[in-house]
Amino acid sequence: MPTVFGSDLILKVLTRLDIRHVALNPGATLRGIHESLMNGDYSAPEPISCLHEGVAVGMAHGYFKASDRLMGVGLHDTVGLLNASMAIFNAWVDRTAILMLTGTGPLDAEHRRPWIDWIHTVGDQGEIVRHMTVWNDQPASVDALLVSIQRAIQTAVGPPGGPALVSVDLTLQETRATAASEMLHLVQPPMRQRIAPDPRAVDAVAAILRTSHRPLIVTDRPLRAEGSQEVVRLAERVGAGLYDLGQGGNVPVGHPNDVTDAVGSASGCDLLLCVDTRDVGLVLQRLGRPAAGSDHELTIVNIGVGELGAQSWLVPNSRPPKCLYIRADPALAIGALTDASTTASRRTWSWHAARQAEESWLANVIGPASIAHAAAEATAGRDVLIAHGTLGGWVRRAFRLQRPDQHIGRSGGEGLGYALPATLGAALAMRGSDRFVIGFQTDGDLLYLPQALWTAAHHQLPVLLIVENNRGYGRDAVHQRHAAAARGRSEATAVAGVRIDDPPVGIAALARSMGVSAFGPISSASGLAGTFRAAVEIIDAGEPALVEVLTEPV
Ligand SMILES: Cc1ncc(C[n+]2csc(CCOP(=O)(O)OP(=O)(O)O)c2C)c(N)n1
Repeated sequence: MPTVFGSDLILKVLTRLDIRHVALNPGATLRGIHESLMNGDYSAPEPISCLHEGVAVGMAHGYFKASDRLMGVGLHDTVGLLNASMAIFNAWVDRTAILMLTGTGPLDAEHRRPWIDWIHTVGDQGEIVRHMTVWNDQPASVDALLVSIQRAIQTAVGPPGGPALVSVDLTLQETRATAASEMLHLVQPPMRQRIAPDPRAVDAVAAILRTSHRPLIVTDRPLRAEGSQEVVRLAERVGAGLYDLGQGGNVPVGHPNDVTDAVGSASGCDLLLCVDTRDVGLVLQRLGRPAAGSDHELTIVNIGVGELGAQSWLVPNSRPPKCLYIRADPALAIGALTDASTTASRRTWSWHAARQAEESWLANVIGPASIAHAAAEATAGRDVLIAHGTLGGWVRRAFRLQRPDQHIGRSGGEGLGYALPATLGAALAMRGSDRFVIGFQTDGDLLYLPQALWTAAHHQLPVLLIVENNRGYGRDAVHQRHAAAARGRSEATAVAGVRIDDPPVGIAALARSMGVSAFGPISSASGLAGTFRAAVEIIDAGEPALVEVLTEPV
């Protein structure tokens, strides 16, 4: 019988839990797990090499949202975990399940190397990210470790769900562990459970719905297929409008009740059903309704489990307006509301009539509209998965998104450095399937963790990366202009501080240097579709490809 070590058992547990990939950046405190990954048996998860811990966590973030499957992440202690912390924050706000194993120790001081093991051995490793993890444990034996991993995964999938961390003492990784194998039989994949709505809350909202003259259903974060179908069923039954704040695939583009692109879609609306929206205040702001509390004509219902995540040091929503809550799984809640509602005979008002002309995009101007349409044209007939980017709504319209699994949404925590790793995570999850993964990137965001491109090339991730390079931090240019104008000072000088143009960064050249086939920079709209088609050929051969597009400079 070959000798089994603690880290071998960890990987056996991961295999039983159907974890197929572990992304990691190496370190001494992770060496046992890393060695097991490299020398383990064929069924062990595939190691994914990352050049920064933020890439590893960001990939796991996109991977879960694309596939509903958990990915493992290995992190070196203290410094590795600190590097990963912003990506963990993003996943936590986004309620995304990730299993993170961070090395620590040796906790027994007798086994520590001088200095380096002392500065990196934190008594309570998980403290660094405790407020942004849903499970946080540092077990003291191999048996306890295996059980902790099982519990971590069960908690990670929620509800509400989020990243889970288990600190693994280096000594436990390297200990001979035959006796502990009995624990393996206890391990089983987690059962995803959902919270059903309280029938009284459903009845109360159904009663309001019956008297509403113009209800509007607002979606935002990507729903699962059932949630999207239930939302559409309710809209059809009661004659409600559908508005997708997240500009993803929650609401089928072209559905008669879809008012996402309508002018003044919220005008006259007397009931707002917010379905798993980030923040009701944000919904009101986008719809141009009066600030919270001052709109007496409007009843707001907040549906979802997002509120459950508020038990931390961060309050994710702005001050709530007067709101009714249904704290439940969106699909179950909306399904129950539909069942409690009768067909609306009074609401003959056509939502469709107000729709904006879709042909208003400017095909010849390089920018969001032409990029989105050229990308849609070059990938026509494929089952696309947009891993990042909305291009101000043009992606949704150009690709005519129909299902929520066609767009996996935003970063959650709005920490930059998410888009590229998350897109690669989605590509990894979809590798070998018939899904075609596209990530729309911006230069500023990409330059936080550009080394993720090496992982794309090294692991041959088939993905189309389209980079809008405006040579700067566009959103901050707005802030800088605002700040300077408010103080009566030079806007031009202020904006210079958020430009990335002296010297300019060649993103395509950067990608090539890391082994990714890259096109561009492209500066004319007419060249876009042909270039995207050439990139698609590379992706069809199983490789990543990047197209750099120069847009209006900030
Ligand atoms: C880690 C991190 N640092 C800083 C910010 C602040 N921030 C928000 S948007 C933005 C600019 C983004 O620029 P880019 O990705 O190029 O997109 P653009 O606005 O130009 O379209 C910055 C710096 C942030 N959100 N996250």
